Amino acid sequence: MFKEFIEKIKNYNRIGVISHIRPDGDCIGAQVGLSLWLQKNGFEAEAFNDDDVPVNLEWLQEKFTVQEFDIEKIATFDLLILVDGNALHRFSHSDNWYKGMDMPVWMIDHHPDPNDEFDLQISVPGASSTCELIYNLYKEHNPEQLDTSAAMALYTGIITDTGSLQFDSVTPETLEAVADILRRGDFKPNIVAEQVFSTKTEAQYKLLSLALGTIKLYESNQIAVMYVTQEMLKETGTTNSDTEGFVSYPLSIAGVKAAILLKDLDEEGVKMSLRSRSDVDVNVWARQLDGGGHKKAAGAWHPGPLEQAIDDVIEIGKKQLKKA
Ligand SMILES: [Mn+2]
Repeated sequence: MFKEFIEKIKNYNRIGVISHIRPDGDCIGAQVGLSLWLQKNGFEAEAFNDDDVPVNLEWLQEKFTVQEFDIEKIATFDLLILVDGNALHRFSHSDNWYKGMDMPVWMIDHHPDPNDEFDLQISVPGASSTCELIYNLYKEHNPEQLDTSAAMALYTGIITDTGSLQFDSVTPETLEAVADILRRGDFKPNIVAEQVFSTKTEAQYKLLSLALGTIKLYESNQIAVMYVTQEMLKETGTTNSDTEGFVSYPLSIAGVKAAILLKDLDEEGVKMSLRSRSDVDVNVWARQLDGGGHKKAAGAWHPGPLEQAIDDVIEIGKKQLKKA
């Protein structure tokens, strides 16, 4: 998988590693894991993200610092490696951030349908996570280099991108990777799980209770919809990022094939998280609403208002149900 990568990377020295906007456990874990690999192998590596690292992942910053996205600084690297996204625009809020960058840009990712805009790509759409791919880099090159810091970073990404190893993207290879990561990293998995998952606040639960009250089922209970409004955020003193993981509640209702969480952001329109636990392809669904992602998890956007967004998302969902 990484033969060409390992061979060609020797031509570079200063390498910038970038993870996608609105970062999650997999992109930060992969970024930290890859940056540590580069450092161990004599490269000068620096890591960037155009958003703040989420609070539950801040501890990963102690292993390798993820800096603020600085276009002028990024332009000085010999090579850029983008992790956990397959289109350049996923990596900054500023449009065309890559214009004027004359170094090669590589990517390592597991999302379907990669854009053809990279000088080298490790694209494995079937993989559980980008962190599983970075694990393969260590394995193919020199497994001895997988120390505790790198192992904890990669473990974080694998468990966050697979719903704690519950999704159908989990393969025997994933579990073998996890076993090797735990053995070599010599850490207790609950230490990572507690830092990543047990960081909820009371305000978040107040918001969750309001959101749960909005759950509605459509199409003979096959589609579940839940939403969060600006008023609900105000009432509970929470922000958008506090809705992380909410969509798993409507998705776990018996008989539900797909669930959508809508976030009414006022002037910015309505953001949607779509999840499937069936043959319903929410990537195709989301692509009709200015978004995309994976078959089982995707994001989309609607100009609003909220009621219209719900109507439209259900309308498209009906057709998706028929195809599945
Ligand atoms: Mn991922």
